Amino acid sequence: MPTPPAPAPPPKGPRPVAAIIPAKDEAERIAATVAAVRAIDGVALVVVVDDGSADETAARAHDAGAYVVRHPTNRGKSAALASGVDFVRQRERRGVRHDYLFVDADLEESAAQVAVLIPPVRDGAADMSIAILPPQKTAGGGHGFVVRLARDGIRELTGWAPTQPLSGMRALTAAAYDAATPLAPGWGVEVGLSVDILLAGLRVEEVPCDLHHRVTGGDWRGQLHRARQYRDVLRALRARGLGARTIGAAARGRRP
Ligand SMILES: Nc1nc2c(ncn2[C@@H]2O[C@H](COP(=O)(O)OP(=O)(O)O)[C@@H](O)[C@H]2O)c(=O)[nH]1
Ligand SMILES: [Mg+2]
Repeated sequence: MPTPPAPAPPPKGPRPVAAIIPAKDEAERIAATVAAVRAIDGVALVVVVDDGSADETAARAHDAGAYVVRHPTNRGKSAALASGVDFVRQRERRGVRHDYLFVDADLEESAAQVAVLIPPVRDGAADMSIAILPPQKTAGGGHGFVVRLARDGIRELTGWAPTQPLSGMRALTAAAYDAATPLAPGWGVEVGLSVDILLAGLRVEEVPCDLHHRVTGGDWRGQLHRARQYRDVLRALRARGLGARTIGAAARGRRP
């Protein structure tokens, strides 16, 4: 009997990194963000998930060298990240697994700085690294409320109090991603990732990162964004078992 061919050996060297950029109506910023991320050492591919944009986001992302996955209608940030990961996995050949780098679309040139998130995960010091941003040039409108709820909720569930619980820039292994699936819906995705990955016994690390993004303001759009964020963060925390006591205390601005 002929011997079957030996399976291909796993590739040598560090795992390749797949960058995934969720984007909604980011035509003005996406090309600069894609270019900055493509230039990062270790990034093998960049996937932009265009979540029902009404502008030229998809075309600009494609022209800048990204793979583009399109949602015909808006499905939210969490679904966009999941679509990006699915796309990467479909392209993986046997033996190759990517690490993921989640990057917001509105960082432009400063997105190059997310490079610092890769080494901790690549070298095994952490299963997920999260960027901590410096104070932004324009102050945000009423962000503190949602941040406090997210931080207190994560601390209550895991014992760890993140500095910036809603930061979207993260590097993580495929195993860490799997520990957090199905992802918490909508804007709850970051909180869900942190809680699920920690409760799976994996390690999470915050890394200072010199990033600059468009800060959501205090106008009605900003208020709407905050309200949706609050709703989704609350859902993610409740779905993971957070009790009414912590939720009430966070809403009043106090520690439980
Ligand atoms: N998939 C998806 N991404 C979105 C949506 N709205 C905003 N984003 C992206 O999510 C990231 C963070 O959004 P942003 O408005 O900057 O929120 P902020 O940083 O919390 O103020 C950016 O990359 C946006 O393009 C949406 O409805 N769906
Ligand atoms: Mg932003």
